Amino acid sequence: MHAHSLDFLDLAMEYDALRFGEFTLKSGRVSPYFFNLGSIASGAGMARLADGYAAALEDADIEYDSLFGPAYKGIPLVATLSCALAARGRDVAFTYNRKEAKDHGEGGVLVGAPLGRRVVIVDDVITAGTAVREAIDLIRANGSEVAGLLVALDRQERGADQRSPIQALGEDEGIPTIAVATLADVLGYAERRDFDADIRRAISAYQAEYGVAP
Ligand code: OMP
Repeated sequence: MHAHSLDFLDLAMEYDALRFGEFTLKSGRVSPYFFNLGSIASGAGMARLADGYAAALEDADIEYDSLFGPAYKGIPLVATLSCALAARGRDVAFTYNRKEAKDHGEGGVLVGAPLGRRVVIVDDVITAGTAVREAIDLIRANGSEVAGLLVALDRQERGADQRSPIQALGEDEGIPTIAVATLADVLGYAERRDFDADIRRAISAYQAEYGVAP
């Protein structure tokens, strides 16, 4: 496991962002675990989270010109990630969107810097890929290219077909995905931190039912 994945999972546990129980996902699946990144809502926590994203993005070594954070959860993520990247020596412009277009003032749905030519989408969690699809369409409709997708957690679940939405994005559209941590990391972490055996079994059973082959 990458050091940034381990740090991120420690952070998630500290802020109660990683929870165990029964959660109905957007996809309708009932999951024994849930990540709520919104629980990491303090300056110190956010700085650590943003640094995890920055480390994962640097490690991935992809070419990009700017960042995009889809409303709402992507907005603080993209803003703090750009601060973390600046602290690491790279000043990157960022853009986010409104959910509703404004017809006065600055107008439009995009806010912040103009989109660069090659844009990295920054989001919280990817499951079936519905949320990300909208962001891809928005970026392309504005004449830019999607250089990659950066998320905190890739749940590594099957999407519309036997592949995960991330595998489909890579294979069908050449869009690479970078995750600070994956479901495989969550399982490795549960073992390393000696989690309750019932929790580990429940997550493994969920993975067997909905997960993709690694
Ligand atoms: P998809 O649009 O199916 O990829 O689901 C991703 C979205 O689901 C995220 O942006 C979250 O709003 C939400 N989600 C979580 O935040 N954490 C999870 O562990 C799982 C989900 C989810 O509903 O799948």
